[in-house]
Amino acid sequence: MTFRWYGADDCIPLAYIKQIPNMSGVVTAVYDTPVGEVWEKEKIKKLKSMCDAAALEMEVIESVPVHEDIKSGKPSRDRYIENYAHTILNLGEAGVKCVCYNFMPVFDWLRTDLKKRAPDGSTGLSYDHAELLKLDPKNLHLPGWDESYTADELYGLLEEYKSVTHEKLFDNLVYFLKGIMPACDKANVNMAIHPDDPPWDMFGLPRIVTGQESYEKITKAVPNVHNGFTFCTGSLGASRDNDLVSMAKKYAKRIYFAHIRQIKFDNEKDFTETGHFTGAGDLDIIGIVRALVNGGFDGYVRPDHGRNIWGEDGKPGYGLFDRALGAAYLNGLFEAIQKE
Ligand code: DNO
Repeated sequence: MTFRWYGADDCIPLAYIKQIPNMSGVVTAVYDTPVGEVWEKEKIKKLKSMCDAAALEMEVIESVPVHEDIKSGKPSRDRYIENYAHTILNLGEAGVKCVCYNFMPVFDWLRTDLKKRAPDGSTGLSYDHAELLKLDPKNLHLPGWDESYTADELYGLLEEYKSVTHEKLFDNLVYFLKGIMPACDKANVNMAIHPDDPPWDMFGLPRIVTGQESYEKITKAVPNVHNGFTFCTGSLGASRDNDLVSMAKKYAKRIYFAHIRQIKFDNEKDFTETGHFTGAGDLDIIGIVRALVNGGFDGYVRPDHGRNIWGEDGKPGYGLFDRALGAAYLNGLFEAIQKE
């Protein structure tokens, strides 16, 4: 059981995280190295020593961001892939076992409201497709993204991606994975690709990690055991086409990292994030955990986005209280199902 922690600038102290029952480690990252450059050993060491001092493991990194030139397949990608491999070696040396990353062009996760108020007074993230279409992609930034581009850069990127089809993007992912697998073999680090959130194309940009079919394609193209998944229930679950219980069962052993959270559909496509409890939303959280356990899942778990509750005004999705409740709930599910 792990907890996402945004490094020294996170207002949640490691000591609080440690107090959550059964919490074995944090999921974190080096945040002050530009995307595409090598994470220096010294910086990784410093981060790890903070975790060590709090008696928390640092075995999962989320994320090592992938440079846009790799995603769009520019000639400069080889240099960035080499850097990425170098970072993997440095991380492996520091005891990291799993690297979470995504392959979404330009934008990471998208929501239209970061503080939607529920009748009980809590606030959570929500997605409204009609509202999203009104947003200007050239002027968009959400908290927690690894990249933040200026309007000009965004414009340039959106232009560049006009020629990148789904097939091209997929080939570029395969090229990237093949390029870094030798480093993963050497360092014994598992790559865990995060699904696109939400799992459909955005602003004309292709998205390719959207469900079961993508999982099949990705494992088939790069069967190396170090090529695996971050199973994010809230991201995959936003598409009604995805049967999460069956995916969890089928890929349990390839899922190296599970992000578990609940969503409630507001209509066919729009959704609001709720507390983790199965009954609080539309995803079969207990069924998913059961499928993971019975399928032989042996990876890291973290409670994903929480609401802001009890007067907390935390980073949207990443406050302390509701994620701690989520961890406690997930602990209960795992413990009960493992003992069954
Ligand atoms: C959002 C997160 C994502 C995730 C990246 C992984 O809360 O799940 O930002 O960290 O997509 O690279």
